[in-house]
Amino acid sequence: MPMRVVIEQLNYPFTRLPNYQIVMNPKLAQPEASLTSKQKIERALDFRSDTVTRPTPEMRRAMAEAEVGDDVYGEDPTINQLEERAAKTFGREASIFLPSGTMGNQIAIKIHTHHGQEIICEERGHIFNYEMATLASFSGCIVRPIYGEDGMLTWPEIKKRIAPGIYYKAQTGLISLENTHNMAGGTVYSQDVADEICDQAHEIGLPVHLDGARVFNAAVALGRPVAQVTKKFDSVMFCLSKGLGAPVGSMLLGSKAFIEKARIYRKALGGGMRQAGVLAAAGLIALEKMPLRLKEDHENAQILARGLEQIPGIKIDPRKVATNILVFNISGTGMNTADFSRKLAERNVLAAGIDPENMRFVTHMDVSREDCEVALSAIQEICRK
Ligand code: TLP
Repeated sequence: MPMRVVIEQLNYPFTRLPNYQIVMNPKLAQPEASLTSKQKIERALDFRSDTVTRPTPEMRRAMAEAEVGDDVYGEDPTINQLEERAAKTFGREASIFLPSGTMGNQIAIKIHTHHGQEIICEERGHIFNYEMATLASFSGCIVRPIYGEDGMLTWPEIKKRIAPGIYYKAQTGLISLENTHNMAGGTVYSQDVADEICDQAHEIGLPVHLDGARVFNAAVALGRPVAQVTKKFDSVMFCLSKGLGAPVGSMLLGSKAFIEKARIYRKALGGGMRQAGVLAAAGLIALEKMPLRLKEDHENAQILARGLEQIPGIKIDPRKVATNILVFNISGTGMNTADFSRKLAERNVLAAGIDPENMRFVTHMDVSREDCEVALSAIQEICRK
């Protein structure tokens, strides 16, 4: 396979439009590419996502020592422990360990809906834009997308878009919210707005799912426990493998009956992972210890936001940066995001565009405050040229 193709595939999902591809993945950079030395590659400051975090030494030790069994038989003690702890942390009856957040969202959608229904979500939502239309192919649904300021939906806006109960119209089967909202810049639902959506939806018999890939970031920003932030949702998915630093894994939470169904669909999708206690061992540390340090990522995002605000041609409002994700407009710099990313990569800073005009930076445990300052200097430099 030609190198360019390999690189483009690895950069998914930020490379869909041929003109905006980030063609340099430093891990695979060819000798003539501008990132030449191994040391330089290893020092790359990677702001592309919090998915790039590597397991901590403590996680690696726990993984090596994990007690395991066959999870398809329900016999992996470490997975069982993780599922119990997650359910307890969120005040739920049950939870299930899954290989990915995508699988968690899609299983929840499958359980809540019927073929031929509509799902209401914000138009930049992950389930709509980055899950390969699985809600259509697997659950037979379509999305009724709604624009929300900063990615946030409100009950009055949702209410207008719920299908009337007429037999010849597709019926609304589910509302799905995303908290924090990734592509809107890590924004956070206020507790009241999210609670109102759930209460009103329940009044008319509609379930509400939470794509809480980064719900611990939301909880830290709100200063509330995750159990409270997520209490009114019918189902909740959260990821262990983003800001919490585990190498693999997400959890789906809900009632006992809901999780029993989820177990069937996980197996049907090929997600019965046997001795995956080696992964759950890292997940337990992610769940118990890592939320405590997310505040640091939010502070670093603020440092970046305040620095970016000062750079001519860049548009960002630091007051809107509530967690660890920054989305900022670079159209005033005269560069598109492919050029911007390439020039940054030449300076050892990795980040990606979400479209031709908007860059995304994500802070996480593998980038320090100093790294953010170095990244800011690199951005200042490329914007001067
Ligand atoms: N997000 C990834 C990319 O897919 C965009 C990232 O780098 O941020 N929900 C939300 C809100 C997410 O941000 C993601 C991943 C998922 C679900 C899916 O999780 P995984 O990657 O575990 O399937």
